[in-house]
Amino acid sequence: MKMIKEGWDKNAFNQYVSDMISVHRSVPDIRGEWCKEPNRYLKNLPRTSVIICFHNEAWSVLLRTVHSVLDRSPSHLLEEIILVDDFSDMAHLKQQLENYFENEPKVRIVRALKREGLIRARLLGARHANGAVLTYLDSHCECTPGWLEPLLDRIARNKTTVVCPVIDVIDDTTFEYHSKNHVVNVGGFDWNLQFNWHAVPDREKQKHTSDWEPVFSPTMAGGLFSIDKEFFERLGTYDSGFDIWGGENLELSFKTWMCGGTLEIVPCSHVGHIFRKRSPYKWRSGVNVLRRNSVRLAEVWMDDYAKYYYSRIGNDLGDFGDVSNRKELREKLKCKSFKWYLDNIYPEMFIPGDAVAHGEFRNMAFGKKTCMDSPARKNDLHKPVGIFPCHRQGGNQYWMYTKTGEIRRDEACLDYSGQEVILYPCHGSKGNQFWEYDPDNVLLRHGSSQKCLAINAAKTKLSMESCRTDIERQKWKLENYDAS
Ligand code: LR7
Ligand code: MN
Repeated sequence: MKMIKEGWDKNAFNQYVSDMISVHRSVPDIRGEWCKEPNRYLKNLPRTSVIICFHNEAWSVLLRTVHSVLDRSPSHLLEEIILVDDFSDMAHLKQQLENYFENEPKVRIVRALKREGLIRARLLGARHANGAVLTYLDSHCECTPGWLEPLLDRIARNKTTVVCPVIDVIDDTTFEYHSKNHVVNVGGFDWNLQFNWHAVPDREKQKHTSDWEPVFSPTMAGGLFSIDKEFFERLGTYDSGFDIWGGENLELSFKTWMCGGTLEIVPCSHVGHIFRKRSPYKWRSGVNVLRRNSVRLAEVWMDDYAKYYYSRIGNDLGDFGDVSNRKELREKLKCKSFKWYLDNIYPEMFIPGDAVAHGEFRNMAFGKKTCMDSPARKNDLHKPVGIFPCHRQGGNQYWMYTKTGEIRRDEACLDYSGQEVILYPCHGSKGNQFWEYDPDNVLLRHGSSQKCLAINAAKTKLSMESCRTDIERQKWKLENYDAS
């Protein structure tokens, strides 16, 4: 019992169960027949270095990652596996690790001399790599049969193609390998600069005759991908000012597209990853690392659209350091604009500037100090929207009122079907998600019920009431309102 708890505490997954499973266990072969047809892949594929960075990874999990690469990659395509130790302090990752791979010529261990964070650890790995292609994996992955050839094939055909496998889920509790039964998603992001998944859009589906063909993806999740080494260097690798975790996946995604490459998900290639509910390791104290990384990214790559991210963080950019050499890099590469990227690569993205209002939605009763408030994360969908003292920091109080009458943040829309006012995935067909703003009386009238959005008299929650122009609790000031 105690060991089970310790395993969870240290790793944020069930290490105890992992330790009982072979580090050579087999995993399902998910490939369709299309993937296995003769001559599907070029004969002369480039060799790859597989780079795996880790900070305090569990022994059995790290070894299973490495063995899954060794066991399921054709030897002639695997230049080496580079394990980059990002200054771990767990004892098993020291001499014991060196000893374990003593007789395995393909595995090399590189050690950071201080805690670098995953981005600079990856750059350290790249400097030691001899393969023509770099393949990055997290330190808790399992590669499935035939995972490598379909990735390398795309790069062999075009060196500016960056490719990601389909990422399957390794259950954090049971360690079961869940193959998604061949459902392919592509990457997107929201204006909080968080990565998210989407179904393959129709415009992309129409280009293909088989579901197994590689599909264009606006962004990558970040951890699992292959890239031609020279192309990675031409793109200026990663911003080495990025610390610990985050932002680098969007940086590489944006500049791949904006600077002449393409980014694809390759359905014939499947790799499992342990998704965790929390981060088990220490970040830096006293700095908001993720915000700092994201501001650096926005400053360099997002042009005027950076402002939409900034309003989500209350326009508090903090000290993000010097980005002048990253801006020079973009100049030198003559990359396209962020507007081009949004118009052509991610047209599904909702642009806050196209909204009628964006920012806080402030109620006029109770001293005009109360705002509509919800984290609006995936788990908050279907839950009532709250109220909270206005804080002017964006975040949970940032809303948009769209030309089509939605009140939304990212993919969540304010929805009323007779019970509570909740958030629901935006469906775009008005009905329960249609709100009409009356700028003179500052009322928000709901389409299907004709009631008005209010804060209840007890000031505990949102409520829906018969519309009246003499009740302050029904009145809302929408920030940046512009009906023109
Ligand atoms: O300081 C650190 N040093 C490290 O070497 C912190 C982390 N790491 C290592 C760590 O051991 C692991 O191997 O870096 C890797 C990623 O860290 P995780 O596994 O804690 O994070 P994650 O799986 O949530 O990370 C996702 O987002 C990150 C943003 O910076 C990276 O891009 C990760 O590679 C990425 N993981 C994936 O894309 C796998 C699929 C997840 C999804 C969606
Ligand atoms: Mn991970």
